[in-house]
Parts: sequence; structure tokens; C-alpha cells
Amino acid sequence: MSEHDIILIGAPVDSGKRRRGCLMGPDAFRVAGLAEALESLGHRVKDLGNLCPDPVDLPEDPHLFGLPETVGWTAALMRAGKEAAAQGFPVFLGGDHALSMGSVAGVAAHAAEAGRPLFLLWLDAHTDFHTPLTTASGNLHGVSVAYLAGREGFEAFPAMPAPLPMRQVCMIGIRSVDPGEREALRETEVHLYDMRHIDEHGIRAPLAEFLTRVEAANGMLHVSLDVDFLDPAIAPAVGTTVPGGATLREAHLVMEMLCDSGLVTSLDLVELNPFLDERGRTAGVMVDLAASLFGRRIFDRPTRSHA
Ligand code: 6HN
Ligand code: MN
Ligand code: MN
Ligand code: MN
Repeated sequence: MSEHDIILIGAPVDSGKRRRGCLMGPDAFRVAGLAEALESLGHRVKDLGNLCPDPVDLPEDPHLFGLPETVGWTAALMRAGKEAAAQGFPVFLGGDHALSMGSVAGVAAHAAEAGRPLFLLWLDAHTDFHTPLTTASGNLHGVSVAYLAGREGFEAFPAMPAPLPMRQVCMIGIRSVDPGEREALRETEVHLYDMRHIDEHGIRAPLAEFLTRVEAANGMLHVSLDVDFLDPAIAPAVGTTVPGGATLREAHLVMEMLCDSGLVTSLDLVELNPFLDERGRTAGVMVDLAASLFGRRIFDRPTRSHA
């Protein structure tokens, strides 16, 4: 495991949905000891503090919640993400999942300049593939992947600098998809593994296959971890709980495999709503998962079993 220059970027985005609380996420990650955990693994960690959204001169849209503010966040995060990706390993502390429009766009701009393809691992109960034209809830945390893929309907947003081909996107943990998203996804080459696939085949095989493709392409890899990827029994602090999510061990295995691959170049930790947490346990689980991604392990592999 190589040492990284980790750059923590607080993104207290709370405009992506009506239920408030994700603005406290970055501080909850800090209180739960994220920087200390990563430093103890041998990394250098710099915390840039919390960003603010750019001021934008845009009217509210009656059909969408928090459009101007979300557009402002996208612009600010795109700039910060591009800059941080050139200097180290950005970790975006959310904030709701609308922040990934900016974080991933910024990292994608950097990857394009570096001449490398960017791959995206979306760990989520949801596909977040609505557009402002198809969303029924009007909540912009449900449109991030569509924006990154360059779908239409995002005229109010800064142009996505380097739209991601959907074949470079892998979604794992999916168990809540709206009809509009389902139809649109069918037209794409996304690699999508729903919870039934995980139940039947395990979580290792699809991830291993995706990582093989990233490596073969000399790709960069952004991981976007939505709290609701996890089962609500272990991670209650999220507004959009969906039963039947990843177990603690499945989630750690994903992080451990990502660590072993050495392919991950940036990370979002999103949708943590500390107002809904129970004595900080969800924040603690998320910090533990990040630590696994950055090299914490039970034993060094391979372990020997004495039969
Ligand atoms: N998330 N599909 C639902 C909606 O309102 O569009 C849920 C979105 C959840 C968003 O996972 O970040
Ligand atoms: Mn999400
Ligand atoms: Mn979700
Ligand atoms: Mn495949």
C-alpha cells in the first residue's frame, strides 16, 4: 500500500433534497476521527476545511428543489476537485449526493488533461440517473450520474467538462430504481449489479471484473460511497434508507479489494445525515470503511490457515 497525499474537502451540500442535515456531515466525519485514522495508516492528510457554493444568478425552478444553490456547489466543487486531483488524493466529505456532480466533474477534467480515462464506482441503493426533466421528487441528489454522463436537461449547470462514457461506470448495491431511470439505463452500457446479483453471486466477482477493466485501460478510478449503499441496520444516518443493503463485511471487502488494487484516485463520502445518527455509529462505520480503503487490514495477505 503506497502512501498518499490525502486532501480532505468539506462539501456541506444540503440542497440536493428537502430533508436537511447533510450539511453537518463533514464535521461528523472529522469528529469521528477520519484524518487521524488515515494518518495512522501512514498517509499525509491535509484538511482544506469546508467549501462554499459559488454565488449564481439563477431563478429557482418550481419543479426542482434548490437548483441555484446546487448549481453553485457544482461550479465550486468542480474547480476544487480539479485542483486537488492534480496535487494528491481528494476525499470529498459530504454533503448529499448532489455534490458528486462537481467532485467527479473536477476529477474528470483532471483525468482528461492527464490523458487517462476516468472510471466511476457508484456504491449506492439508488442509480441517481434522473435528469431535471425526469425527476419526480425534484431532488437533485438523484441526478448526479446523468449529469456526469452528459445527459440532456442540465442547461442550468456548468457544462460537464469530460462526459463519462457509461461503460466506465459500475454501480453496486442497487435496490431502488425509478421507472424513468430504468428506461434510460437500459440504453447505456453501464455495469450495474443490483442486490439480487450480490445475493446470488457475491460482491467479489463483479468488483474484480470492473477493476480488471480499469487497470487494462490505465484508468483513474473515482469511488462514490453513498451511506445508503449499506444496510440501514448498520448505517441508519441517511434520509433515503432502503432495506436490504450491503452488510458490514461486504462493504469492507469492497474497500479492501479497492485498496489492494491500488487503482483508486479519489473518493466521495456522501449522504451522511448526522441528525439521524445514533451516537455517531454511522459516521464511525463510514470512517472505518475509508480506513479499509486506505490500507487498514486485519492481517497482511495472504493469510495462512493451519488446517
Ligand atoms: N441518492 N430516485 C429517488 C429520487 O428522488 O430521485 C431517490 C434518489 C436518492 C438519491 O441516492 O443520493
Ligand atoms: Mn446516491
Ligand atoms: Mn442513495
Ligand atoms: Mn462486464
